[in-house]
Amino acid sequence: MSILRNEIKNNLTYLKNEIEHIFEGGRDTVLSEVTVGQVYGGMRGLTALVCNTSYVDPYSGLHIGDFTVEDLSEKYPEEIFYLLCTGKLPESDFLEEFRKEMNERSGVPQYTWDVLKALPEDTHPMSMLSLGILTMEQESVFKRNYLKGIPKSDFWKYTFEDALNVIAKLPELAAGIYRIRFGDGTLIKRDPDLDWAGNLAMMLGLPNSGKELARLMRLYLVLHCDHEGGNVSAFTSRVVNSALSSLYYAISAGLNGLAGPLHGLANQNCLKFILEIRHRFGDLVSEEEIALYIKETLDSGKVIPGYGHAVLRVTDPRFTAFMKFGKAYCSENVCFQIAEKLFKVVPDILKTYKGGKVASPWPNVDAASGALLFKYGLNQFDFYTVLFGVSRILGFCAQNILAQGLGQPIIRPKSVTNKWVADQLMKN
Ligand code: AMX
Repeated sequence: MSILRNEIKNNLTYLKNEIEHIFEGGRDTVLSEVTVGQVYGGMRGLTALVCNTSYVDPYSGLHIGDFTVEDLSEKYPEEIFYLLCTGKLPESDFLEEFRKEMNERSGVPQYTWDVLKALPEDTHPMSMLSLGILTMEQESVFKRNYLKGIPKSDFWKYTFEDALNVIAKLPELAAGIYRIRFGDGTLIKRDPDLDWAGNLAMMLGLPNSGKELARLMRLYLVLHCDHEGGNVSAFTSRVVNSALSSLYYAISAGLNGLAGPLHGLANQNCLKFILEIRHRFGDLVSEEEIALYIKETLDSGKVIPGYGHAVLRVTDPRFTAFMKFGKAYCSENVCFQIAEKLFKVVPDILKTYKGGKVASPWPNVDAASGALLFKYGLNQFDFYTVLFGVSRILGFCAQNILAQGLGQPIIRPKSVTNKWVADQLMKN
């Protein structure tokens, strides 16, 4: 991985120069002001973080380096990891080098399987993924070397080692969780000739696992990899790592945030929602029946899974990429067709719901992906967030490697009490 390591070093030099330049231009320049509403409202719209791996534009969606989702949807997740860390796409021989590196670093320890197999049968697979990674924390190269004493400027190199070790084990870990939780518990051996996503798809042991599932897995793992720095999981992971807790702790913590229904769990809720519609109205459900179901759902106080976003204000380009895949490979599939009908119906209803309060009535990344996975035999909804997590770990790793390399300090915003806020209002 010397090419990637050197390119990260170059990227860090570039970013450090940029920061120096920015500081020369005015360290005290005000970038964002905070209102009382924002302090009580999840800090939405408050610009208070820097993340150089990716950027989400409200109107054009995710950008990684200079690339949009449309530019990247045919790439491999391994290439996206390189891009997240370096700002550039790799040369063509990188995939082969990365495959070899992953083979050398693969192998989930037996004690991890022992812990996962000892859990109650109804443990959520996200808990298993988070815990599986936590069990391996004592293997952290960063932690071992930090205890020996290393210069701050080298922290990122050891964090990078941890990242490669975790990423190499993820396909086996995730597929093993699937087989323990939903199969007979036997683990399928990885194929050293397969790519990262292809191996994960194969090791699940699904009857439908073939080239198309591997292709979908690649797309899935590319599209979920990163979404700038302020989302619950990425921010959590960064905060934890900023205390110099190892990447294992940071990844596990980020995954715990991703497991929530307003974040990664929406993924599984979307397919559940589609299947409920199918169950109630049948395969040939009409748009009118879907509209009725949406209204009933909203009237009962629930949200429509897969719609809305904290930052995006258009249809998520990642949703568009999944729809393109669906049209190419699954246009006859009933669940995919229901996802298409939902797209025709939901935005217009959400636009006027709660007096137009829904900031984005458009679909997000989760609205179609479950229907596609279901088509290929992945019918265990609880597993979907695990796939989201496997992909998002690439982003957690890249964000933490860069932040360490830039010497970013521990994150510690100031909190205040109601009384303090009320006193400020009195003063004004
Ligand atoms: N269905 C119904 N109501 C919705 C809605 C939806 N899909 N999206 C937003 N709203 C409501 C909110 O609940 C909120 O109502 P409240 O003020 O009475 O509580 C109001 O609209 C304003 O919310 P917002 O500013 O538009 O959204 P937000 O930034 O607070 O939340 C999100 C964003 C994604 C949590 C929200 O849109 C949602 O709950 N969507 C459904 C769940 C989902 O798809 N999550 C996946 C997000 C992407 C991901 O991380 N995978």
